[in-house]
Amino acid sequence: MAVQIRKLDSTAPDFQQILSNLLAFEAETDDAIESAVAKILADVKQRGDAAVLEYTNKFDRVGAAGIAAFDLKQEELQAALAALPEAQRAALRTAAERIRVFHERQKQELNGFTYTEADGTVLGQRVTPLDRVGIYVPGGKAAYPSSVLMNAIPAQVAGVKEIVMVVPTPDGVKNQMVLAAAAIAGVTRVITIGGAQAVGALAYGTGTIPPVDKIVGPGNAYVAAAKRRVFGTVGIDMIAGPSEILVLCDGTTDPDWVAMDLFSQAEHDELAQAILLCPDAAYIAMVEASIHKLLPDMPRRATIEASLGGRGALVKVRDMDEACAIANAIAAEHLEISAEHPQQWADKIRHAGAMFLGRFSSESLGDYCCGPNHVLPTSRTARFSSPLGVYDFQKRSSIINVSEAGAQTLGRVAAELAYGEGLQAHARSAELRLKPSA
Ligand code: HSO
Ligand code: ZN
Repeated sequence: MAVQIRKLDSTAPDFQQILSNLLAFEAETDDAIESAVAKILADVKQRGDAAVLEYTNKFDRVGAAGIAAFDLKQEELQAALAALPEAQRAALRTAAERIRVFHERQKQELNGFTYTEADGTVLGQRVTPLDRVGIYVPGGKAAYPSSVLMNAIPAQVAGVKEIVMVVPTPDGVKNQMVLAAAAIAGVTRVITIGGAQAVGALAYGTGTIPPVDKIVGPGNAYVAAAKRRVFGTVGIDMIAGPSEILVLCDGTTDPDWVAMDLFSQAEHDELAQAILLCPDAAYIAMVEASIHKLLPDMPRRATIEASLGGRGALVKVRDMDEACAIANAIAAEHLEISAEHPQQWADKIRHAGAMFLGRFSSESLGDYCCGPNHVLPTSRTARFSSPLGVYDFQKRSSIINVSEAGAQTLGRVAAELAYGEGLQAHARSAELRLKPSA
């Protein structure tokens, strides 16, 4: 059975409506999940280790005698790294090194500053790392070693002292490549727990698990619900939606390359979104032919079919300018500009999680080893948010050092405003520092 991928034309009267229906994605909010998660979190908060042990034994079918069994020794991580096939270990190392170099650059851009005013008052901003962060790594089919690198390395580069990773091991099966990635990325501690109970343990702390300041990393609907609930007690990163790829093509790239790039994100998830925008109808037909030709050989064919057939589209646009305008409206997680002169189109793009310029920049290279982060804003949130980065593991403090002379001028301004707000203590506090005027 051939995949049915929707073909659209931007000149059709109902195009905007169809496009916005395609883009709409509501994260599932299920009352049953919400109440189960609320109960688990409350239980973990109250009973700590005992609750985490019970839930983990039950949900992951592991039958551990105590929570210490989940707390892996560094030697076990190092052993996993040593036991990997050489080619895999080398690839992980290369990827990690490149991710580190990129994020070191990012850190240089994020220094604090100070400046001194004429009267000696010093003002500034200091950047400090978070003390301790938690990284959630899913078990099951989305247990990606590359995501361990992408989450842990920016934290390390930021200067976070303690990186606690949690990863469920259903039926006690540990993903050796995930453990090896943790060793390479410098994760401080790996605890083999998952689900809402792991999020609760990281947020509140238990006897064994230290409370963290922020929890990052993707997870299933239970994990997402738990992260939302603990937000405020700890920081969280964005709640990731299904993966998305938008390819803008001028019709000069090998259509097989474009088809496979669409597959590469479609294979993540039935709900993933892969869209092609191209001004050339004949070229679109070639990409469609490539899709039909290449699909039967894909091991994840069923997922790709569901995703391309569900939220995917091949769109004939008027020209590349219109493609850029549509791309800005879509604000895709990944945007490939597969064109002869990509820069001229890239200059017109304002909203995209990551942009891949030119036909050699396949999105898959970015997923693993170019260096920039692969944790990116999904579901149109690239309109207002950014890739995961060093800045997510830092915070800023303002520095204020007012000179005696500065207190005279600023004190009058502050007092005026404070009286206006009806706040006497504020006004008096400023005025006490004023010298009696001569
Ligand atoms: N493309 C995914 C990340 C990933 N790809 C991990 C392969 N492994 C994020 O959208
Ligand atoms: Zn991917």
